[in-house]
Amino acid sequence: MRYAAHLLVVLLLGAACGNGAVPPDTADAAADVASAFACPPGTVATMANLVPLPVASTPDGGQFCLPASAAIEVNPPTPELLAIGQYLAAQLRPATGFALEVRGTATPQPGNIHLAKAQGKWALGEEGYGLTIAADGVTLTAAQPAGLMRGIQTLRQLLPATIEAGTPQPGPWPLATGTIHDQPRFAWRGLMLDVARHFFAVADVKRLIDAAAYYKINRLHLHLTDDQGWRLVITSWPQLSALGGSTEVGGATGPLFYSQAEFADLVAYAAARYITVVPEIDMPGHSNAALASYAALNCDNTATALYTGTEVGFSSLCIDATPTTKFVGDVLGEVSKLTPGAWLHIGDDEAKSTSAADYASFVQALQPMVAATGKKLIGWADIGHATLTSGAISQHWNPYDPTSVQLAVQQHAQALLSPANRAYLDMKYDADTPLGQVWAGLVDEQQAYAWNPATEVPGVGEADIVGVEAALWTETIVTLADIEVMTFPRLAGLAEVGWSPVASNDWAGYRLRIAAHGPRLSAMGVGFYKSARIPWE
Ligand code: IFG
Repeated sequence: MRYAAHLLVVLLLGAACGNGAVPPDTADAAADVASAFACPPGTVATMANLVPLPVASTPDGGQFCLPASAAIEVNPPTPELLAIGQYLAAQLRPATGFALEVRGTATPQPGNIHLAKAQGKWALGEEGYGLTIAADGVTLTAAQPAGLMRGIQTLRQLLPATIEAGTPQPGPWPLATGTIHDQPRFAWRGLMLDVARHFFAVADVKRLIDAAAYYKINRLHLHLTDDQGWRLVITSWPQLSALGGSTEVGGATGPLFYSQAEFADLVAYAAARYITVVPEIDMPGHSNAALASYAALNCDNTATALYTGTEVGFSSLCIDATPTTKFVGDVLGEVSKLTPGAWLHIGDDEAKSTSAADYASFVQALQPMVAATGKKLIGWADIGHATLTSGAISQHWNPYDPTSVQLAVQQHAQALLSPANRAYLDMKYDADTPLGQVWAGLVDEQQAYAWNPATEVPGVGEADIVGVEAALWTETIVTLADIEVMTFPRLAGLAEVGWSPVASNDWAGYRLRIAAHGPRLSAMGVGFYKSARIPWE
């Protein structure tokens, strides 16, 4: 009751000044302010269905109904915070039909949503936030803009599911009053999309970004190159996209790549949601698209044929060849300039056609080249078999190979956990799931949720782990609908594994919370897999 409290101070000051002139109806005024935003009898509002589960949420039994007059107040009104206010308004305007003016306001006014940068001591880190829902308004506070963005997702989830509709819906728009304090367990909650096996246009990737942001995902790893396709224009090596980006698995043809402007658009779209894009150039294996584009990259100086199948491990850049070194330097140079994020992913997985010695020398040579771009190196866990400079991230993926990430962590690299038997979204949910693969076993919603990264790999503990990342490989995934049915709801479970306290990881409770998200995802127009394991509402 922020405003009521303010009124109370006035009242007490008035009494203290002994002027006695306390208007008899002042106390009622506070009640009147709150009742101005009361909800109709029978309105239901709850904090019970948040995913990821916050660190602490304390409802106090009351309700606040967002009025049509509500404004989104921002303090301080910097361009960055005003943009976040506009993002929130854009989420709430379509379904409510409210104007939701965004304006700089220092002191919260009744009936509004107030976004504020925390002043002074802050204990909730980069992405933490405090959310107070009072009977007369909402206050969301964070030390960093990213924290406001994460808190906005929570605020969306506190409103009825129909808030996510793209067209006007009948109200009211109730919020359960109380407080939420929240911050992530791990700094990295990622989603990888393989756009090499099958290419996905900018519009599709943006819709995936929107849905991932809803679950506080903060990294988008784009697997841009592989045997079947090179998906980003490199101006100094134009054939990489012109030829290497002209086909995909299954043989479809076309300009199946991002121009540098389109890539920059995706990077900016993700950044506006405080999601960092991590581009992957997979080398020395998974490189047939490059080898088909430039003969000089092949040891026999003969370009390979384009490949539209789904085998792995048959390709390798010609290690130590002069053109290869120039190729790597030019590509890393251009990609790093397009990437405001701190990381370049250099792949390095399944280099089955590269000798162990060549592999080690290639990774060795790669590291200073990545460092020269000012970026930090991230690679699939296989890089653990080379000598790593500090600060590298090793992405664990093969549950049958714990050794690679253990070797990396022993060299003081950090670990990003994507165990395929938990986090590979191309694994089938059930034997009869039409799409996907089974090499790491079936991964249903519980398998993707009920695990603790800190105990997943012996010798890789909490302090070694930057976070978790779900990976959607697209050998069998062709459309956005295919992406969505394999990604949701499992991404929400993985997002909770990366965000919420380990003590709150409880399948019995989670399955009820995510069940309430069925109407939310439907209102967003996002497809999801409906199994009997979850009592979908
Ligand atoms: N492993 C390959 C991917 C993809 C995947 C499909 C990694 C790091 C199997 N490498 O996962 O290219 O084919 O599940």
